[in-house]
Amino acid sequence: MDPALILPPSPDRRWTLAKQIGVNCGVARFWGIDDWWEYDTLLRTRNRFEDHDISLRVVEDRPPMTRTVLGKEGRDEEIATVKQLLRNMGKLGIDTYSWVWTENPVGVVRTSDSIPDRGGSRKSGYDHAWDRQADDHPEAGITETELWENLEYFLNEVVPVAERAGVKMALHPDDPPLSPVRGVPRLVTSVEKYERILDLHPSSNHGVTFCQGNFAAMKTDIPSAIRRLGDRIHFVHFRDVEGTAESFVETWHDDGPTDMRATIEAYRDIGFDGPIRPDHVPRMAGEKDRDGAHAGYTDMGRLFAIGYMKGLIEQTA
Ligand SMILES: [Mn+2]
Repeated sequence: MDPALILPPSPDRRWTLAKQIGVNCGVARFWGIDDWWEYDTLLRTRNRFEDHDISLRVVEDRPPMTRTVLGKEGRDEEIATVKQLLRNMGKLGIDTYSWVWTENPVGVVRTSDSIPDRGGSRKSGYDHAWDRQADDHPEAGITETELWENLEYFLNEVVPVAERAGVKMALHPDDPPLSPVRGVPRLVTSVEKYERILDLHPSSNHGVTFCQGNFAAMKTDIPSAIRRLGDRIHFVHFRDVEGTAESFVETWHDDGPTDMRATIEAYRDIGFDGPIRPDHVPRMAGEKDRDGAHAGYTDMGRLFAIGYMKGLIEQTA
């Protein structure tokens, strides 16, 4: 397992902190950069990481795919961009593509970003009762059947390209794993749904981003879910939540209901050797969220999470 951090595409304090705590694996998100899937942009980003002794292994961002998800006119142009991204990643040796399906167009939903926890730290959470009274999304009319058809169409187009490029696609759950959200059905919400999605196009290049917090919210037994999905897991988000998909808080890594050591043991059992990164963390003293819509990416909690993860990885070796 390769401890990793999500990092911006250009160096800042976060790159330095990563190196200082011994993290050499980068996960890129391209905040504010247009057409980042093009060869030249990806190439310079990959080499910038390399020049700072960080290997860029994961792209965790997605070109626009709203028409693809909704099955609308123009989806083939969107899909062509995803294929271009996969081919470019293959040429540059960036081996893992973490993506979402029905989570868009609605996006990650949290209803609180400052729930008090120990020592005045602040964590995020979700309560479906609040979200239920929000207005429906403009695309609320789409049915689950249509979404399944559109997903199958997309996979049949892109998975062969990922195979030829040697890139592992890793589908992230819909967060929270509930359906519908704002009137839009969501597909990636349980282990059973994952199995159905993986069976739509059986290929080792079509796998899973195992975001533990979502599986905790699904109320599934996490070590057995890891063993069930097995070698189709290509990337891990290490986090925990307390509660259910309808109502949860995102806990400290050492303070949630999941036996985190047992999850690391399960990754070892399946032979998982890929990148594992901490996901959402509580906000600590003196920290401000970078962006209210993405609570959970502050620095200090991530340092704590990496230390905790590294301890477990060492202990279970
Ligand atoms: Mn995640």
